[in-house]
Amino acid sequence: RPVEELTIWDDAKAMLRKARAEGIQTVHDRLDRQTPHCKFCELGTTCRNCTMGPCRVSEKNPLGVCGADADVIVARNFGRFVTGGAAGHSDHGRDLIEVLEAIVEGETKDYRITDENKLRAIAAEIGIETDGRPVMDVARDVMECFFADFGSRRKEVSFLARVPQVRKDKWAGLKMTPRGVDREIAEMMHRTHMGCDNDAPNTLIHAARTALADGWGGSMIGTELSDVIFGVPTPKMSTANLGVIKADKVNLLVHGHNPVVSEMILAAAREPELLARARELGATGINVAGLCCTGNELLMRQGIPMAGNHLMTELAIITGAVEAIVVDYQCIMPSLVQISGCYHTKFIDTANKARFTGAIHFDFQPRTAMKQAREIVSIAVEAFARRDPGRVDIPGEPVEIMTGFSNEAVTAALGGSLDPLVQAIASGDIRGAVGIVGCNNPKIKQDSMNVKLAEELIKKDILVLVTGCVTTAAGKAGLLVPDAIEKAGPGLKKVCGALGIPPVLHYGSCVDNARILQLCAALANALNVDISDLPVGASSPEWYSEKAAAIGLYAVASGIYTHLGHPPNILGSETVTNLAVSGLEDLVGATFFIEGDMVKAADMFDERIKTKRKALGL
Ligand code: BF8
Ligand code: SF4
Repeated sequence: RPVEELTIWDDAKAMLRKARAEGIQTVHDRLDRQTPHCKFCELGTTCRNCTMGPCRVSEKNPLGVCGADADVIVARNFGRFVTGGAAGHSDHGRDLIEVLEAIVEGETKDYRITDENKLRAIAAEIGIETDGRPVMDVARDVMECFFADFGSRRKEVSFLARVPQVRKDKWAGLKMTPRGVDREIAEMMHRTHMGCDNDAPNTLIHAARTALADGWGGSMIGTELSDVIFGVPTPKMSTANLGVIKADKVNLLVHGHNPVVSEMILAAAREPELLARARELGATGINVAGLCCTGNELLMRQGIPMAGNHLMTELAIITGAVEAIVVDYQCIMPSLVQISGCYHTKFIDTANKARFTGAIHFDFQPRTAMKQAREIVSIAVEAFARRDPGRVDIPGEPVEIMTGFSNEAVTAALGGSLDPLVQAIASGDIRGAVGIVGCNNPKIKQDSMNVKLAEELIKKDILVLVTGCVTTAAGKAGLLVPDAIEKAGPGLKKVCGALGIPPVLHYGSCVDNARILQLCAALANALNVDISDLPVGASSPEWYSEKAAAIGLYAVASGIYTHLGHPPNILGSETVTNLAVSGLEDLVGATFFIEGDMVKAADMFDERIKTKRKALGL
């Protein structure tokens, strides 16, 4: 396919052309070679859960060897798919608890409790005594409580304290209350073993419970403890696109998800000895830039520049100016190792649970974090000497973006409470809000849908919150700066203009979708209604990952109407598909809707918001 069809961005097109000229294969080339995909797999009607199979079911052959039909097989596959995503987010969350443990036990001085107020606020919310107690005692109890949230002894995960009671009652009635993160994940693996849960709707209810354990459990713990350890994000300016890579500097890209590694890398990159060495080798400094979600984490808290989102990760290396790419886990294409090998770029992995053959490996630990980070940065600095200037081509000028919108920051900007936001929604200046989240997918022209949907919504006075890979998309499109109010409807323009904020707010990484959940719950509580009564929605136009499916499902199960740009692999079962796009409405007060046309999708949100506003008497 011509590069014009692959992406809307000039920086990407330039690097795709360079890749072709240099004979480097990218994700797009590999997709072409994999197309057409297996129809059974696309429909979700294949099963590999035992060795009586694998089985493929169809009209001609409707049952697997064990007798499972398309409904059962599709539900099981989707259940496991969502569970993969919930496991990813939640295991990330657990890593933060382990860092908190290392702090509490005095095993590390490299990490510390940066925001004691937030720690105490969280502790109070989850029922831990805070008055007059030393911070480390409170921290220890919070740590124990969150570890227990992963286990089997709880009736519900702690952060359900934030959920409106009506919603919790709904979950209880459906047996959808998330009890323990690991428990729901393990139970899904159990249910989908041959001969267990052979009732598709029942399997899907548990899929929703597992997703809720992610959103209100693993992810929320991840976000909240990241704030405690690294600080609550506050509004700040930064820049985005491949132009943030600097020809005269040592460029070190952080990629993956967890700030535990990338925060230390950034700190080490600011140390005078390493800077001095970089200068000795002819560089003017060390430039740490972000990719994907760990980039989002550092962008939110430290304002580092963003080199790109998912489909920019290969292309960033192709600039020829990247000394090292340091990864932790999730969404890291293994092809990055090969592409790094085409240049002087060092590919460094840092997690024992996410190793890449051919990478330089560090088993990154809280105890030794700073020492290891220094070694990693030093590898990047030394690689500068081996850069081939003849192969360097950095396209484009960086675009300005505003970031750092945590709920705390938004509340502070509103003068200390959410009341002004509630009033703006009541008056109709802000008609509603939609979170646009998730990924790129090489099957979709990169960021075409992410950007278009955001533009269409703000025109309709619908506030947009972005996380994950939609962040860089919105940023590159000029939507993350206060001036973007010129593209918004009159009401949104008035409110955002008065506050000096963009009509599209960057709310963090994918794990930080927990911030959006928390905001919805707070708004519902303020109005004394259920989350499903709010004029809000969620969307993942270009999603690809198991994690995005988990996010979508916890949004729907929390009562948020959720758009997907393309369907998951469930269309082989009418029962499962109907449940997803209509049946869930009766159960949880929200459904998915699938729409590939962003003008139509924005209209669907508009209709939904109208209905919800009317029901609220607005
Ligand atoms: O967790 S948006 S491509 S990087 S899955 Fe991955 Fe999707 Fe990006 Fe972050 Ni989220
Ligand atoms: Fe086939 Fe049933 Fe085994 Fe799946 S569990 S592979 S449908 S026999």
